[in-house]
Amino acid sequence: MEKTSENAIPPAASPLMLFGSWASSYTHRVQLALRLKGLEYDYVEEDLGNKSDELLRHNPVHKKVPVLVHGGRALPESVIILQYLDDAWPETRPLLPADAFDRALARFWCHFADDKLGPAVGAVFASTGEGQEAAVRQVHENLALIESELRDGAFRGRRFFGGDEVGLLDVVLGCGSYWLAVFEEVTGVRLVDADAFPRFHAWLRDFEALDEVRETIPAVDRLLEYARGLRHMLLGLAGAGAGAGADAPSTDAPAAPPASADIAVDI
Ligand SMILES: N[C@@H](CCC(=O)N[C@@H](CS)C(=O)NCC(=O)O)C(=O)O
Repeated sequence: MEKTSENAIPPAASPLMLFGSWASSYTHRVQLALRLKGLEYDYVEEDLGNKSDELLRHNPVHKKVPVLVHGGRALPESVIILQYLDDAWPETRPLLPADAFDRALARFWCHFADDKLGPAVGAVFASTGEGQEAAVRQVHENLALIESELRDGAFRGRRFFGGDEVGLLDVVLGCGSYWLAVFEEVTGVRLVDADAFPRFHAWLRDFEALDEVRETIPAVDRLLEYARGLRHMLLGLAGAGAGAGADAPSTDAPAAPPASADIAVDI
């Protein structure tokens, strides 16, 4: 996050570089946005178990991917990166609507995806038994809120949250929602019932069918293999009384044994 000499906005033509991780849905958000906007970039795959000095230098605060480097200046945090891409390339496939209130609303629901829905889905994945049942209820409560917005709220009658085309919220919500089916397969728990959440279900089907999305999301077999290994590890950690972020099993371990549903899964 170092400054350049003048700290000027890099000209849009400056090279773009993305530090990411192949299974990271946060990375996929940025890759999808870059693809939608037709922007070329160099990609650096990070080993999250052995992060590069460059990544740590670019993101000393969170030490996470994705990080976008534009004209030598680094920007972490996927949603902030997406908004930056939209600010720097406003003409090509805008991700945010023009109306100020609609822009704020899209940002609100992005926070909801990251602060409420995502952690609830992660908790289902990282737990069993009663902890998992409670987490499933949370997922369903959160999906019901989105379903209601699609049915008769802010996004009523829309194919995508962005309207006829995908926007910021589609990218944020969508590049996490493909994990729902993977998690369902690995845990055996049904999360997205088409009867209970018909609009969300239809939205996800349409989102996943887009060429740009299909080109961005890794093959389902690969995701399944990764998710099976991750769940095995997380349940082992929970059983052993240690909790951690999925990518850094040892660093965040609390002193007391957590309920397994408390383990954060950042994927
Ligand atoms: N809020 C961040 C989350 C990024 C995140 O959790 N990245 C994970 C990979 S999906 C990571 O880098 N984990 C490494 C770590 O936790 O040490 C964003 O939206 O970019």
